[in-house]
Amino acid sequence: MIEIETIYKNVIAGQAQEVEQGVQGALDQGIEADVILNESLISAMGEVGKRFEEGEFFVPEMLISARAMKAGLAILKPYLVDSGVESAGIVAIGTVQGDLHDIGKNLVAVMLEGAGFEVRDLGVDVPPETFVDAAKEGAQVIGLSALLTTTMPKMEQTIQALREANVLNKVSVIIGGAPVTESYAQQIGADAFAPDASSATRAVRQLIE
Ligand code: B1M
Repeated sequence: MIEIETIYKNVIAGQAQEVEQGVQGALDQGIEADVILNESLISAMGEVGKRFEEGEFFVPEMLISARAMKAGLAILKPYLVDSGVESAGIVAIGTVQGDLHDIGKNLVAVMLEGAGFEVRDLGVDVPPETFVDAAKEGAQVIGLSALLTTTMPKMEQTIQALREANVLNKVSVIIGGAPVTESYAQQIGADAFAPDASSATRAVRQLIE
């Protein structure tokens, strides 16, 4: 019997192989993918962040936990298909310049793909001009992710670069990431904000419609 609690503990301990086995076992037992995602993988990363803040964990521990989380996410990926109405559209998504956090961005990309969008993943540490190029190359929505308060201003700079390149009339911009808020999105002129991957999918669908 696989326990959600065991997967949670193995993510914190950075045991990637055990996390893979645990996630597969939980799926085999019929536990819903979103329960596994939220109650073991995502909540474990929250605990990792808390331990980092408290000085109990350092960057290497965060890294091995992130690797374990990604191993679990890879098993879950095919199950994270949104059951909503399919809506085609092209979304370019990336983590803004200076920021290397990609787990949340990857999760948003997985959910968007599952919902029928073509996702162009620009990776991490993405400069504004790369987002501009993606807009010129046909993306209908640009997704910006930031996990650091110090890299949030890059979101505003990216929107400014899109404005200067005269492409804001043909793309919409959605932003997200742990420190980002709805009011920040309004302040910098983003079209939408989403606090998590499933609301990002709904918001992108609305932007394209
Ligand atoms: Co970093 N880190 N980190 N880190 N890290 C945080 C973000 C931090 C909050 C930890 C803490 O202090 N509690 C803190 C930021 C503090 C701040 O800015 N206020 C921090 C710090 C300080 C740092 C470094 C500066 C540490 C150092 O070197 N001294 C450094 C910066 C490196 C850099 O980016 N230049 C650093 C490095 C790292 C690692 C590389 C070790 C690793 C990242 C590995 C990787 O991503 N490949 C790491 C990790 C793992 C974390 C924590 C522990 C976990 C992040 C995560 O993956 N969460 C994090 C603490 C935390 O967030 N509690 C922390 C799980 C993920 C599913 O959630 O990314 O929030 P999240 O995504 C969610 C939503 O936010 C939303 O949907 C997702 C799914 O629901 N969302 C979107 C995200 N993007 C979206 C885009 C959208 C819509 C929704 O539209 C486009």
